Amino acid sequence: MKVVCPGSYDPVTVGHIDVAARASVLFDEVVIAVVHNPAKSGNFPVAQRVELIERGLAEDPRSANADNISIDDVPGGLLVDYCARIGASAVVKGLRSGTDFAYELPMALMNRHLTELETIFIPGDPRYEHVSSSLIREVHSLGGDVAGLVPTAVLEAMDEKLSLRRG
Ligand code: COD
Repeated sequence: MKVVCPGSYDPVTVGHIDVAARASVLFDEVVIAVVHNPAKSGNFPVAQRVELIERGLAEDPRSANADNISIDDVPGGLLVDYCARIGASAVVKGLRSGTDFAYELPMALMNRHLTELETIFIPGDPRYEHVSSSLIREVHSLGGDVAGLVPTAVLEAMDEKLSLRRG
């Protein structure tokens, strides 16, 4: 069975990598889909987000040794249409908390309403329950230490971005 792990991945965190690595044990093919709006630039450009995911997967022995994980860039449109196009049977999402569930459930029901696409939830690792891309960006930009919560490749990219901004 082919599944899609969709997200913004701006940037990828160890929470995202954990969900993809665990999904790769359960399913035949896992596609990490970097969904983005071509009209908005986001924090990291999409090509860099894809590269950081690649490097992040290589840093975790579980995903580094999995040959069934791929990454794709999805410029807009409905997720259900993308899944139909690539022949994916379900979406896999990580759930950190009840708040995530409240946000994700309507999307899961809408996707099922649209094309009967199912969503499978994987409980997030409690060690990364507080980890989100937006919080990582905020804490890092204010000088906080986020080592261990993102792949080292992401930490390096964020450090570089910050030093360029500071001049
Ligand atoms: N532990 C476990 N899971 C985590 C963690 C963590 N620490 N951090 C994030 N996750 C999970 C999130 O719960 C989410 O499921 C996934 O990882 C991706 O997270 P983000 O933050 O990178 O991505 P989002 O939430 O911004 O992505 C939203 C989508 C792009 C998936 C969504 O907007 C979408 O499907 N858009 C396509 C357009 C569409 O079809 N819209 C209609 C939807 S019904």
